[in-house]
Amino acid sequence: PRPRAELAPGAVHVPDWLSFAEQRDLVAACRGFAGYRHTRLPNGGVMSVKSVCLGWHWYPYGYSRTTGEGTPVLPFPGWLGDLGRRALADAYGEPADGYEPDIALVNFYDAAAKMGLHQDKDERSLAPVVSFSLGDACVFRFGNTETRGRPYTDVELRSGDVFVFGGPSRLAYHGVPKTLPGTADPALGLTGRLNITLRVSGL
Ligand code: MD3
Ligand code: FE
Repeated sequence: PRPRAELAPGAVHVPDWLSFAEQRDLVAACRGFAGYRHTRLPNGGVMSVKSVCLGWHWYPYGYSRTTGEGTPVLPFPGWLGDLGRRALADAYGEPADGYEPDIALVNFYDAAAKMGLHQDKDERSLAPVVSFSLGDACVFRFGNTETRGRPYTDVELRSGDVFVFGGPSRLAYHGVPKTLPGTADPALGLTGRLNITLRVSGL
């Protein structure tokens, strides 16, 4: 079994936190969200993941109340906040009653998608980020707060894993160098990988 691990202060990996039924229900919920898109970057690049954001619309580098395409921003569901509080409490071993995420960023990775090393600095709050992984496993790269380069640690994230990034780890560089296609449980009915991050906008 893979043990709970604190990679750095505030960065806690809880393997297999979601039950299979919870994973299946989350996959179904994510399937129902309309508006997945490849985000266009200011430098002209396009992200290989497809994303949809609930509660607020994420764009590089900020959050808005509108998508810019006339499509509504989907509401942040109360049940997702509850799940995030439970995950945070289990990861940190203390109550998370005051944790009120208002953003869920859902990323879909096909077999070729990846995410370069970056910091998440678009939120005005430095409250923890809670991440749920579903479907194919991936190599997750967790770096340092100083530079985009080494030192970093590679961790495999699998379906059902929770990862919390708070405290000094909230501004650490991180990314997904690759997914591991074909590793998802076929019973999940998901080809590819989904990641949900819960965040506090501070807006
Ligand atoms: C560490 N997503 O959407 S989740 C992102 O798997 C993002 O889709 C990756 O990085 C994914 O911005 C990684 C894990 C994660 C999320 C937020 C973090 C790690 C983090 C914020 C600070 C430090
Ligand atoms: Fe990120």
